[in-house]
Amino acid sequence: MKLYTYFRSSAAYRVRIALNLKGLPYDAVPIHLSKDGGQQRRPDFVTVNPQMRVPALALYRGDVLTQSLAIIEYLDETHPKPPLLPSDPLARAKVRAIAQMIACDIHPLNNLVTLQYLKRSLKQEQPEIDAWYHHWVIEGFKAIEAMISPSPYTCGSQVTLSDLCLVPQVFNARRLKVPLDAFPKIVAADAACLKLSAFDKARPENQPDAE
Ligand SMILES: N[C@@H](CCC(=O)N[C@@H](CS)C(=O)NCC(=O)O)C(=O)O
Repeated sequence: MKLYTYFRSSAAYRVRIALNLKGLPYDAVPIHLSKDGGQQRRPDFVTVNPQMRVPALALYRGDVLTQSLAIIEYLDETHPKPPLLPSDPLARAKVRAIAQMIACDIHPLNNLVTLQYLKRSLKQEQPEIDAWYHHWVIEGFKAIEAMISPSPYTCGSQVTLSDLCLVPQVFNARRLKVPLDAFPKIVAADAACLKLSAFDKARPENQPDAE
């Protein structure tokens, strides 16, 4: 399999963790999101993913999957061990809720393309853009903090999809200097996950394209 990835992309980071947890080897194809005006806009990548985003996962037979949550659920269904979603429907809905709070509600508001639109099209200055970023992470994290009881992972004693979304979002928050003191449960779940080699190997700084 080939994973189109960028070391700092939190959506690609989620998929890297899933591939590592499942023990699935892959070739990383780095797509630099800012170099050359953004390599995601190169015609050869647009044919891979018309949405011009990473991650994209090219499967053995040539099919290409996009959207990190869809990719992770595909990997979970085709390689069920270890499971990334609980078998109980109620527990599964709770895991998906945390994952979607991050992937659907927080991340799109602080994605590179969104921040670039604020800067280039809406002519916002960097302090306003930083305030926007902090605001949406803090709002999202407040709700997640209230909803989780790490033991030690976000939704219990097994790593689940919600952890795969949380750890990259915490990495992003730290990189953009969002204070995390008000979120001890989030910080604890992140620390528990990062002790696992599958998470450690997926860290941005451990990628071949890390800068
Ligand atoms: N919802 C998508 C988000 C994918 C996404 O937006 N990826 C970002 C990097 S984290 C990207 O490629 N951005 C391209 C850009 O900003 O131009 C997913 O979960 O895969």
